[in-house]
Amino acid sequence: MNSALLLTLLLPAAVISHVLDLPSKVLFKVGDRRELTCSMSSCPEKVKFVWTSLEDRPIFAAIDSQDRESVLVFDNVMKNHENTIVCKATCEQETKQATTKIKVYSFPRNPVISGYDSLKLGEENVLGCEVSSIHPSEFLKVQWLYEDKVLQTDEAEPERNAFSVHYIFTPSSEDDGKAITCRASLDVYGIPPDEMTKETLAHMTVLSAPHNVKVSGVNVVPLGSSLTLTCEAEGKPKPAFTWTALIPGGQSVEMGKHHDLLVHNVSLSDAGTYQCDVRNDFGSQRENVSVVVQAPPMDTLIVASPQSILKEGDSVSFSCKSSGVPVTHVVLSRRVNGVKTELMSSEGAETSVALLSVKLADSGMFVCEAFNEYGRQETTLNLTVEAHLLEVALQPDGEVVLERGSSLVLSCQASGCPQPEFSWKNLSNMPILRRLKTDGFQSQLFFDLVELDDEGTYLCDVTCGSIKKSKQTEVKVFSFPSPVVKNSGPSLVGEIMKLTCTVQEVFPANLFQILWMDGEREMHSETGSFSRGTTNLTSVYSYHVDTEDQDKHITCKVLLEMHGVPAVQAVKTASTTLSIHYPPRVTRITVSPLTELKEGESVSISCLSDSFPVGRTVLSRVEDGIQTELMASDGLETLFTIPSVELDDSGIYICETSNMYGSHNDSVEITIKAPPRNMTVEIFPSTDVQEGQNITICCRSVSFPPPAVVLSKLDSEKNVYSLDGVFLLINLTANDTGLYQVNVTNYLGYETEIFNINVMEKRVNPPFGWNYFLIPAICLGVAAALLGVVVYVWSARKKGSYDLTKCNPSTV
Ligand SMILES: *[C@@H]1O[C@H](CO)[C@@H](O)[C@H](O)[C@H]1NC(C)=O
Ligand SMILES: *[C@@H]1O[C@H](CO)[C@@H](O)[C@H](O)[C@H]1NC(C)=O
Ligand SMILES: *[C@@H]1O[C@H](CO)[C@@H](O)[C@H](O)[C@H]1NC(C)=O
Ligand SMILES: *[C@@H]1O[C@H](CO)[C@@H](O)[C@H](O)[C@H]1NC(C)=O
Ligand SMILES: *[C@@H]1O[C@H](CO)[C@@H](O)[C@H](O)[C@H]1NC(C)=O
Ligand SMILES: *[C@@H]1O[C@H](CO)[C@@H](O)[C@H](O)[C@H]1NC(C)=O
Ligand SMILES: *[C@@H]1O[C@H](CO)[C@@H](O)[C@H](O)[C@H]1NC(C)=O
Ligand SMILES: *[C@@H]1O[C@H](CO)[C@@H](O)[C@H](O)[C@H]1NC(C)=O
Ligand SMILES: *[C@@H]1O[C@H](CO)[C@@H](O)[C@H](O)[C@H]1NC(C)=O
Ligand SMILES: CC(=O)N[C@H]1CO[C@H](CO)[C@@H](O)[C@@H]1O
Ligand SMILES: CC(=O)N[C@H]1CO[C@H](CO)[C@@H](O)[C@@H]1O
Repeated sequence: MNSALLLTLLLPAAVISHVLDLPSKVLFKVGDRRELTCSMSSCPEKVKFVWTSLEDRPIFAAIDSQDRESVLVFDNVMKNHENTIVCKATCEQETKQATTKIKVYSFPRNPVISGYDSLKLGEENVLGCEVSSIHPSEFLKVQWLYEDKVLQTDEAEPERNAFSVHYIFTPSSEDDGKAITCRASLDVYGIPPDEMTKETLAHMTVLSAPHNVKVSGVNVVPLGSSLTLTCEAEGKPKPAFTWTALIPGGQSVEMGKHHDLLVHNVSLSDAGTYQCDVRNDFGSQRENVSVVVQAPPMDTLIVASPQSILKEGDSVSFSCKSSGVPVTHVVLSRRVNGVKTELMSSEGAETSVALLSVKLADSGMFVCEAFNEYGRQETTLNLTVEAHLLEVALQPDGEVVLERGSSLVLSCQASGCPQPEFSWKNLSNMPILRRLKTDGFQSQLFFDLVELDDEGTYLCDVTCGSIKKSKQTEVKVFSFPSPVVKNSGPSLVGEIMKLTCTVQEVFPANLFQILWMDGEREMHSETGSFSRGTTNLTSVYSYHVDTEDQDKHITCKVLLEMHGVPAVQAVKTASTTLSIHYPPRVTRITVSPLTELKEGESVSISCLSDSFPVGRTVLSRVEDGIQTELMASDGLETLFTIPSVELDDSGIYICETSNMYGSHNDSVEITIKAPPRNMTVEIFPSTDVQEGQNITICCRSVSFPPPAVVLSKLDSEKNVYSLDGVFLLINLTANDTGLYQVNVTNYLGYETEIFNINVMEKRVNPPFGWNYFLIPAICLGVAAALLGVVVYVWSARKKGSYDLTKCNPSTV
């Protein structure tokens, strides 16, 4: 209203005609209540007012017309009130019009800044500034200012109700708390200057992880004083502090939650690394500080490895070490009667020294001293070197008795000493020169074949450091080969036999005894006599031989009565068997199964004899005064077997046994029997004869006893017997023609043969009849004539066959 009024006043006054008052331009602020007055004060009457809009839009205002003025009332200015309005006034038919241009602006609020209160340090952050409800926006300019310095200017585009601008900002830690301003200017003509610019100031908050962590304070403190450490750090939000003591090995102990760390009465255990941990929501940082507690050396230690109590010859190493407090140097020394001898020293906290093969004299006190600028500390250790508990064992122990030629090993064993030294001596303390084998804790002395010279005392000396021990064994040797008994040879009953028992090379001879034993009975004894070396022991015993002494065992028992000789080795025996000689006696011949046998059977002839020495036995057969040797043997028994006897095995069998002292015989007769066999029948001169002629029939067969021969004519019942098998048929007739049978028989059997005789008739002389022929007397007579011959043949050759010539008809 004021501005309207002012504008009205500025208008030039009309002179004659009525003047219509209306500001040509007005500027309204959105939301205000404004009035626009159109007046024609000069008009005497009631003026008629008409309001119209030049723009295609309604006026959106209430009209309040009075007599000489009309008021447009804009109750609540809005953007759509922007218009060009015409006010027409009619007064006394005169119409006048005026035009006014209504402009509207809106700029009600200060800009709003966003994103300022959580800026991230060192990162690109977006700050926002929003201006709202602005009109007309094309006149809006937005600026960012940082401490009066313009950073960025933005101009808005038209037709925008709100405008927001962004500013990209990378803050540093100094920017924290600083002001940033967003200034908006609406440069509309006619706007009151105090409404033209609006600005907002914001204090930036820059957030950061802890950084610039610093620990201050004195970190080298004397024992018992106080330790103060301060931890400082930057960071937003304000970081929290934690103090931690780092214990070697990974553990940690929390010491406090303030940025100051205070430790009273510092002890050695307080030395070490402390850590200040600083953290907020954005991260954490840590800082270590090493705290040194100044103190004279402490925890100085001397250690003997493996131990401080040792045996002679052991090795030991000493280590001298001071821990807990820094030391400048350590000294390891040996103290004897208060006098120190330095062994080893070192610039540092540790030194060591090794003693190889300690002696008894190395026993004593060892000192470890540690030094630093605050003082020294010493620790002592007593080294004890002990002698070894040497024990010596010798096997066999004390005394050993063994046979010459056997082997012996003297084994010397040392215990309780790691490296014993062995030596072998005799009683004169002279070294033994023999095969030795020494192996760690054992030394062996070898006697491969013990001789008499090896007798003596052997000492095994063992040295172990300062200790020396010895053991001894006395070796005694005996020689006791097996005895040998000899006798003077076989004796005839009643003679004296000389028995000799010899044990060669015995030792020691005086401890030997020879006993002559007949079974359990002691017959004679003898003892050896002393000799330096080996002796041949001999004992001769004369024995009167009697018959019952044959095969008697006489024993030579040799005893060694030496202490230490094993019982089984102390007695040896040898025996001899007495042999009594005699000529053969009780020679017996036996025949099995019988002395009378059938041909083909088997027979055993055995000769038994008794003689000494055993003689030779001869078995022979005597036949016709001729002796045939069948078998000879040197045993007590002679056996002769004929598996299948024949007729000519008959005869007298004699067994004769003979040795150097004589001979003896026995005999038996053996007879072989056989049934007739191999019969032959011979007919002289022929089986075909003339009447009146004679026929001689010779029958031969093999058999024993001699057979009876029977001739029979088969068609008659007459039989003729013959002992010699010869039949003489005389003055034959035709009636004698026919079949004849010869039957040769002994009690073991018979054999027959049949033959034909043909007698041819003479016309003149009628033939003789069979009855003439069968004259046994004649036949016997003839047979008797022949008998001598036959008997002779039989007695000479028991086979029972006849010489063919005997039956020759010319001789008959
Ligand atoms: C300091 O500590 C030591 C050992 O922890 C203790 O013996 C001594 O009494 C303490 N001194 C004080 C003043 O507390
Ligand atoms: C601090 O000391 C601890 C333990 O010795 C180690 O692990 C760590 O890395 C150290 N930290 C710093 C920052 O030196
Ligand atoms: C070492 O031996 C001595 C005497 O020989 C003795 O006085 C001292 O106490 C011993 N020391 C140790 C640590 O045993
Ligand atoms: C010891 O041995 C030496 C040499 O071998 C010898 O001469 C001495 O007789 C021996 N002593 C004894 C007691 O056997
Ligand atoms: C003992 O007999 C053997 C054999 O006959 C002989 O070689 C040796 O010399 C004899 N020994 C003695 C000591 O007579
Ligand atoms: C058999 O011994 C006696 C005396 O006993 C003797 O006469 C005969 O000749 C001996 N016979 C033979 C075949 O030696
Ligand atoms: C007896 O006859 C048999 C055959 O029958 C023959 O082997 C044997 O030699 C004959 N003996 C004599 C002594 O003729
Ligand atoms: C032969 O003679 C024997 C004894 O007299 C008799 O047993 C046997 O039967 C005779 N043989 C024949 C074939 O006649
Ligand atoms: C043989 O027989 C004839 C007639 O039968 C007779 O005359 C003669 O004397 C006989 N001869 C003898 C030796 O018997
Ligand atoms: C022909 C022939 O020699 N006859 C004789 C047969 O045997 C008898 C008796 O020995 C004789 O006297 C015959 O002379
Ligand atoms: C010579 C002789 O003795 N002849 C006799 C043969 O046999 C017949 C009959 O048996 C007799 O009659 C003959 O006399």
